[in-house]
Amino acid sequence: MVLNPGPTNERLPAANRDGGLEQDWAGDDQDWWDWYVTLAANDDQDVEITDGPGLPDVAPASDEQLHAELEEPYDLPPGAIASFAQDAFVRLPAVLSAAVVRRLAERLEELLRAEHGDDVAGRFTALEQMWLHDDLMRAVALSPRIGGLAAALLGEPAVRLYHDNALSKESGCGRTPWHHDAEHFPLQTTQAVTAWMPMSAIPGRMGPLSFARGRDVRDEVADLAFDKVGTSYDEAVARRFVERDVAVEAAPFAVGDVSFHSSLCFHTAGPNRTTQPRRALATTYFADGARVVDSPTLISGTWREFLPGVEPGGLAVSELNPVVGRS
Ligand SMILES: O=C(O)CCC(=O)C(=O)O
Ligand SMILES: [Fe+2]
Repeated sequence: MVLNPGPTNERLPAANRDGGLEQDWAGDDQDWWDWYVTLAANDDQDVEITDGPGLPDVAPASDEQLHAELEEPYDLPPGAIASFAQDAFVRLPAVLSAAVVRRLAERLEELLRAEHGDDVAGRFTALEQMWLHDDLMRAVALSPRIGGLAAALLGEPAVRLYHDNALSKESGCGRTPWHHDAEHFPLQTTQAVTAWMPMSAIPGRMGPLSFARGRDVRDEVADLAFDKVGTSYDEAVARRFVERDVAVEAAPFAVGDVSFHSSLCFHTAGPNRTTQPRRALATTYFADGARVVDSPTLISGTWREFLPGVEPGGLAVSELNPVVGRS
């Protein structure tokens, strides 16, 4: 991928302003997200903010219910593996019960508030590696149900955890730029998948994750230059998809729906034009046996935190990458 030269982006750490993409990210994970959302084009026409759907209107699950549900295998509907293989993403209903979503959403609210406080309007606030210090988040990241789905969809005998994430698109925050995650994960394999688990219903105005359909879509945009300071790459990808009739699915999520997108899947998310933060837990798994690329880039963000002790070219295994799912 080539790099567009351009003006300074004040969200880029000073150490990353010069040079190309092949350098380590110099900030933390939150700095990365604060920079990354500046690369999305936004049309400022519709600024009306409406109420969000609220959290699921049920009692939160108990510890026992939550653990039992996340341990139990999920029966994939017929055709799900084939449609994931073809489309590079799949949306599955009722992977989580409303009670489990409620419990996780309440815990996530506490964790986000503790880290980022209340003054977050308009931002994209993130947390990662929650599983290392929170028991409920550990049950999600190490869930045999979610990891098992990841292994089954990828057709891998075993998958390892790359990292967990909380993705909170706060009220008024704009779009997430078009991208595919193979760029973000410094792995030599594209056998990697992210489970995106909304923490409420997500109507269209709240910025549901949206997917370009097809595992070969990246060939359509492979010639476009990444822009580390402005929105030109995001705009060029959007334009290309229109020109080439690439179908984009931007449906709302119901409570308990979970999507799985491959690292080959191009995806974006709309702005959050509701009063409620648009929150999801996103956990990424990759095929056991994968290696780290020889030259990670700044788009790989804080990858060394997720693969401690692993060097470029090395086997992607550390104490933070347990095998979670088997199929
Ligand atoms: O939550 C978002 O808006 C983006 C998430 C994303 O890109 C991902 O989970 O791979
Ligand atoms: Fe992504």
